Amino acid sequence: MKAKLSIYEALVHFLIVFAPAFVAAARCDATAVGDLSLPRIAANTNQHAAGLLSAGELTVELEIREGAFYPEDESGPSLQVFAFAERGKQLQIPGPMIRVPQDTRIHITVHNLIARDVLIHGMHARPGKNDDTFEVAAGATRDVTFSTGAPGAYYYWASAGGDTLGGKPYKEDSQLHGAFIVDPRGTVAPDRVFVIGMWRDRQLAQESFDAPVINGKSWPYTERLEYPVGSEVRWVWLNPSGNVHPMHMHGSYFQVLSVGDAEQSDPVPPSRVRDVSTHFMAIGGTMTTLWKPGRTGRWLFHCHILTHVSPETSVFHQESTHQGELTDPMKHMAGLVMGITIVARNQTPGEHKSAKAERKLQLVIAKDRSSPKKYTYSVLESGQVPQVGGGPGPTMVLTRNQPVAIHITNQLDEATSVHWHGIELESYYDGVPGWGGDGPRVTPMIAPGESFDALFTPPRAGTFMYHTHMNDLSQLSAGLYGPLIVLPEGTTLHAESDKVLVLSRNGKRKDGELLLNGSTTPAPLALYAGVRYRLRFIDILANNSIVIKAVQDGNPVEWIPIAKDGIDLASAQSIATPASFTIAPGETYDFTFTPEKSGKIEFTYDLLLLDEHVRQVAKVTAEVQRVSQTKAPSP
Ligand SMILES: [Cu+2]
Repeated sequence: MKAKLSIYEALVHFLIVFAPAFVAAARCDATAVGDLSLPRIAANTNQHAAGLLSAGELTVELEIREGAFYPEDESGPSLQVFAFAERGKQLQIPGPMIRVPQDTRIHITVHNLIARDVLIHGMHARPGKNDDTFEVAAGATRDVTFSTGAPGAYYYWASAGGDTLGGKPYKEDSQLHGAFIVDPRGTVAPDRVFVIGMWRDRQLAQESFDAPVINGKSWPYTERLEYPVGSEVRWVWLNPSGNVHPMHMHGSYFQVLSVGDAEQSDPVPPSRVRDVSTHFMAIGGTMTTLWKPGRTGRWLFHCHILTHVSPETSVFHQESTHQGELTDPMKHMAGLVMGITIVARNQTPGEHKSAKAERKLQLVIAKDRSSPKKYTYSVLESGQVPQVGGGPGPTMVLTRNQPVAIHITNQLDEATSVHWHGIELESYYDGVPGWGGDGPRVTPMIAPGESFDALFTPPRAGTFMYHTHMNDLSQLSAGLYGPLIVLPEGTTLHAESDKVLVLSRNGKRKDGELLLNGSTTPAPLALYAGVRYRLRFIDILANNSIVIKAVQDGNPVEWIPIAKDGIDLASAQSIATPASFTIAPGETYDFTFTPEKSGKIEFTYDLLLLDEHVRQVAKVTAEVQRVSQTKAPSP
């Protein structure tokens, strides 16, 4: 660990150019590798289209130069990278946005002013091909002319020979990308464009320290957005990075209207549009979203991969981040986080109509007696005694439309908070300390020894989760997460036919195992042929997505998807499908599954991109009597 730190420190000295205001000693170190007169790169909010549009033709002149990238404060630390600029103007991250109406003829000139050859992707008609590229040699100028092709959300990008991950540069040439938006004919609804960038210091995700940015900035320096309640909020998200990003909305659902990548943009057919609270963006992926915020308050939209939102894995803060800094409510997160304020249309703060709680629960947060580095949740009705053990928190079962008051007590030595992931509730109770709330009322941290009452009324039945939303990388991986099931009124959870399957990791990054319901070797399931089961999958791993399959006699079984992120799918989307899908951190998926025949079904849980696996065997018994006796769960 010591050796790693010193190597790391050396690397930081090598790569980070401190702002001129820093002390002379730091300047000396920095000047050893970089030129302090490097031009400052501006964060680009993608609100202005580059170039000159005239008579159906866009002319853009771009330059590639080297500069200093400031993902945090403008007087904070910087990284030496290559970036795009419009000719003669300030460098920008992301690069200048090319945005034109469909059928525009585009003429782009690229001046390469760095000492490396650059390979340009995506400057051509859409749909296009990833290998349709052109090179601009060091010092050279090239130009291309093309028509837009199909409308959609795309991006252009370039590499300058730096190291790559998932085919995308991740270091000095990681920020060579920009939005390329082709608007359809006719009236275009106003939208905003966000580009996710990822600078990292090494390839291996489990070891890397990163600078994840949205439009060139990392939380809390990302742009603050504000919309009136009931707005139709349209966003374009572009991910030119070599990482996946499951993007999670707090407190409400959004829709994904199109998906694609740099080269294509595919509208989702209306019959297949779903409401989601988390959407998995693949490496290089894009999405356009529609969100109709129904509640005032301050909300977050963020990546659910903890190394993309944690100060400890930020290249500027690292693992050595002091506890003191982590209790700053605006600094317990970093990276890919957007803060959105939803305001009342009449400018008065939203009303707090907290219904009288019909049900009272206690949530006790404590150190695990068997391992003080592990934390644990206990959920108690009145009069119960906490059981303190490892693994996921107990399944919290609530009832739809029943107001609940959850009295949270923090017995840890550090502050914490609890987020009710997927639940539509008031922002103040959403569990984001220092940010959540409405008007002057701000969600507090729950300090050691203190408590907080979370009040809400879950409006829909489904599969959700609860977890810490403070110092996530250490607290969540220490065990502060659990399944949250909301049932229809008048029903109870039948454990024999309703299976809650929680995927998590017993550690922060590479220091723990993949767990299913808290175990690396989960006990076999006993199922009965002909019985309808409800399977509720929850991914709350710190960082990883998982491919889930269920196979019998060499073939995937069929099941019926019925819900995603706790909201029921439209009946047209609930159709039998082979049992194979990818689940990302922050997502929940529900299926109904009726084993057809006796035998062995193998459930496999394989980590995406990494060689880690959990298996669970289900023994299916044909038991006719049992079938008639078992009450099937309602979907
Ligand atoms: Cu991410």
